[in-house]
Amino acid sequence: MTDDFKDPREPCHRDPPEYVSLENLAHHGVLYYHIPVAQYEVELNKFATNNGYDYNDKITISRDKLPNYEEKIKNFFEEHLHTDDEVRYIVDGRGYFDVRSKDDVWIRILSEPGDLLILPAGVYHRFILTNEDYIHVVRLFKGVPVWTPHNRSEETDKMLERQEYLHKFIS
Ligand code: KMT
Ligand code: NI
Repeated sequence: MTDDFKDPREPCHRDPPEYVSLENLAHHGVLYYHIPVAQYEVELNKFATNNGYDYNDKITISRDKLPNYEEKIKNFFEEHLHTDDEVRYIVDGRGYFDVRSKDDVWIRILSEPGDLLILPAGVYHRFILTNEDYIHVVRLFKGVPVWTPHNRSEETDKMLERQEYLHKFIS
């Protein structure tokens, strides 16, 4: 995506647009699958069981549905990492997950119904809704969920999960 954007809820393509393959994303540890929304539960459960994601819940992000909307939206769009994988299945609506590439540029991932996105622990990323202002997602987690974002800083660069991420995928 371009860094030179006016409205981050727009696609924010480069000029001319550049596209990133799923293979390239996988080299960053970012996995992207598709499970058709019609009767997705069985397939998503299989994925969860096979990969050890034993917790799930659903969250709707929109001005009407999310308590503390303004603050949460602002926090989602700050560059951050988590100490665990961020796993989201999009049931309805749309959003952009931006992830930092090996070269430290933003790769924008439009996430739409049926998309299953796995961002590994330690990857820098951010999230924003589109101008539709609505997404409904399933969140998957291993164990007791911790959603804490750690905003990028010299401290987060030194975190164990960041170092492990770099070791596994980048170096
Ligand atoms: C996060 O931590 O980046 C999020 O949970 C984003 C919102 S889930 C669509
Ligand atoms: Ni996050």
